[in-house]
Amino acid sequence: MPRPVIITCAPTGGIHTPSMSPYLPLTPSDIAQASIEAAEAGAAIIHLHARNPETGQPDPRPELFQEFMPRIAQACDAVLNVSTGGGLGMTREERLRAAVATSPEMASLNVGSLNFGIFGMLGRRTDWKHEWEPAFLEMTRDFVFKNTFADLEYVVKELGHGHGTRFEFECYDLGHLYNLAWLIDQNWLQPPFFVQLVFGVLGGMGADLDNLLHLHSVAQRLFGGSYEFSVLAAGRHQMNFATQAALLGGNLRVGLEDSLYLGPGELSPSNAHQVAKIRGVIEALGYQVATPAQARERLGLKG
Ligand code: KMH
Ligand code: ZN
Repeated sequence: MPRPVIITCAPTGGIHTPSMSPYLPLTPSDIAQASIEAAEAGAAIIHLHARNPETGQPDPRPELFQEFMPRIAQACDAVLNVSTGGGLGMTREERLRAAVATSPEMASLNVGSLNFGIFGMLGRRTDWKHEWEPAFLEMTRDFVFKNTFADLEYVVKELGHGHGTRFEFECYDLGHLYNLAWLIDQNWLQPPFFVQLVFGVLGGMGADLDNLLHLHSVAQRLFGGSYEFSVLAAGRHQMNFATQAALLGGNLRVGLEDSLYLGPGELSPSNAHQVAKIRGVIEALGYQVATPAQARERLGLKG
């Protein structure tokens, strides 16, 4: 019997801009509402960023997280996962501020550096075309998403050791799995490890099925029975890669952080629409969706 599928929803992120979709949650109130609806639709984990309520820009201020996190926690029991990826150009300290202030059960940890270009959405298909802001395109042309070994150690020690927070290890490339194995070899991390395989970000792995199959087998070799994997694919690859993850016995992530769309040419009216869609696919395939309690137990969260 396959394990129930853990759905993570990432409601807003720090990459898409308000000009790209009217449905992107921006204010603490929007983010709380979107998260609660996503949890009601079946998401067990909510991956959180904050935005400046006036401008919609990614914003590291802990007080914004402290506004929406208690509201979500009061309305549902989803696991709250605070991003340490932040937004383009934030310092290491800024990226950690919210997680240090809120001491969450889970936080993201990006396990290596990469060029972080526009998402895979600007691929060859025109029916999924995105209107990226020229200033953003220009900025990403010369941007490195920096996650050095010193950065990784800093996050693991501050949050993992300091707060008992466990991680969504975001891996954008094959080498990032080996970086995670290195962190484990330092005795800085305890199992189980929640490995989020990220596809379709320009600068990282393309969303091709053979990449997923290879990473899956490498992760199996490196982490054996001590890990669970999840898959997110940016843009138009989101739903098909999420489905592939479930077919391989893994977990998945959806949400407007990763794709603004529900289907070709159709903006998703909410995060919950994406969760409901993938939940329908999973259940049609005969799988079950994990509850937050099941996710907590399987991922060894502090609760
Ligand atoms: N936007 C995702 C591709 C983070 O928040 O730590 C990567 C992400 C990074 O989720
Ligand atoms: Zn994120």
